[in-house]
Amino acid sequence: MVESFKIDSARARLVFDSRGDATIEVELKSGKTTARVAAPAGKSRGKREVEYYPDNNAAEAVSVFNSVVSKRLAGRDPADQRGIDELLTEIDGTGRFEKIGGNAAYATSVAASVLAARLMEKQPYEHIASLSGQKPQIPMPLGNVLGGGSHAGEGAPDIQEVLVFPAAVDEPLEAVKAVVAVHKALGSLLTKRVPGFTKGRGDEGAYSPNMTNEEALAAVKETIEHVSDELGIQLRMGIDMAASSLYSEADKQYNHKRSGKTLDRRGQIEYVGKLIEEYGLRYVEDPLQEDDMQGFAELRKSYGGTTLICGDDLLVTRAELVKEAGKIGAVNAMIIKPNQVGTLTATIEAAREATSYGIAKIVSHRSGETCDGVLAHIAVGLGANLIKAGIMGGERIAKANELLRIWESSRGSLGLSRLA
Ligand code: 2PG
Ligand code: MG
Repeated sequence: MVESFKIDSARARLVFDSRGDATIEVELKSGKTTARVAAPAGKSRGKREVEYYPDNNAAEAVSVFNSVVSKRLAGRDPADQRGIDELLTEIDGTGRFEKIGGNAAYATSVAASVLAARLMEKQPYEHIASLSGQKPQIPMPLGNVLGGGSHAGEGAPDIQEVLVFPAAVDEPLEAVKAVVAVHKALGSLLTKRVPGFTKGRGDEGAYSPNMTNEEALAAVKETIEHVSDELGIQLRMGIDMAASSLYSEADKQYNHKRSGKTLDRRGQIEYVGKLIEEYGLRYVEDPLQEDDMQGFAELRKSYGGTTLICGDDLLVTRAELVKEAGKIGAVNAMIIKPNQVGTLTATIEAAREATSYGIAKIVSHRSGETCDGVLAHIAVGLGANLIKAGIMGGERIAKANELLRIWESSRGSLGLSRLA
């Protein structure tokens, strides 16, 4: 007989994220076992994401949770993930978590999976893998080393993130060492190259120098060539253009503020295509604004090749959008951010859809993060190819460190993702 468990108590509290913004933390208890998860927050959000908080107010979500949601969770089985997530959706009743808050749903949903895992004496990733039906594996870290856009101040590049990842390694430790080495080496290079550089970093711990897109890409390219030679590991480079943040719906143009360029749709496709070719980009996230799925398909057809063309704001972790994109071949990679959609069940559905279309899965942090390492378990449990969790800063390295712990506990039984 399958043992059943029960949530004895549930409470929420207000805590703060890495940007100093208030966020919700949910704590579930069963007997002496506790699971606690705090929600992250994005700044470059997709418009189809769920609402984070009722009236944009984290404190209000905490109060709704403690007065309404908490008693409905008491007595429920945390291992019944679908049941918990349906209950959250039903209590909310808006379809977008406007009443209880998507971040409250996220924290509760993920905390339930962690509690269930602990009660079953499993690692969270093992439980998530059994829920998802995906083959668990260790993803390669995809780390942000230089950035601009809405994550940094005036003068930084228009590209939100310049990212690096190792193609293949024998052990996760080598992968983490490699991306950390790139971040450090880039700091030294920028210090020499950029007058007045103070080693300033943006929201995700990536350097935010006064540079154009092209100067930034050249600096990262030079750095990874040097580190690749030194460590004997193939490193790849990519970007998150976060193009919705550059786009103006009113005049249908992409405004690259730093470079003073204004591009129409075709111009943006050609510009990104040129960057792919000139800098050998192997990863391009959100090259176009979130309503232009067709544009993603056009870019992929003309310039895709071996490059991962990835949808973040475009897909917002929604299975139906992944399906739509899969059908027209708009992307060959997707960002998975559980708090874009609110529940682990919906996240799993999106991941499964991606797998069925051969779309690479990239589990991602948000620019406002907490020191929770649970994202690493979600990534391994969904069989992600990459984990995009930043590199430097306690809240970023927490995910890499958890990945190393997972690897150790699996005693080498987990496979490692390999990318071309
Ligand atoms: C992104 C993310 C994370 P935000 O655009 O991919 O890097 O940013 O959390 O601000 O949406
Ligand atoms: Mg993005």
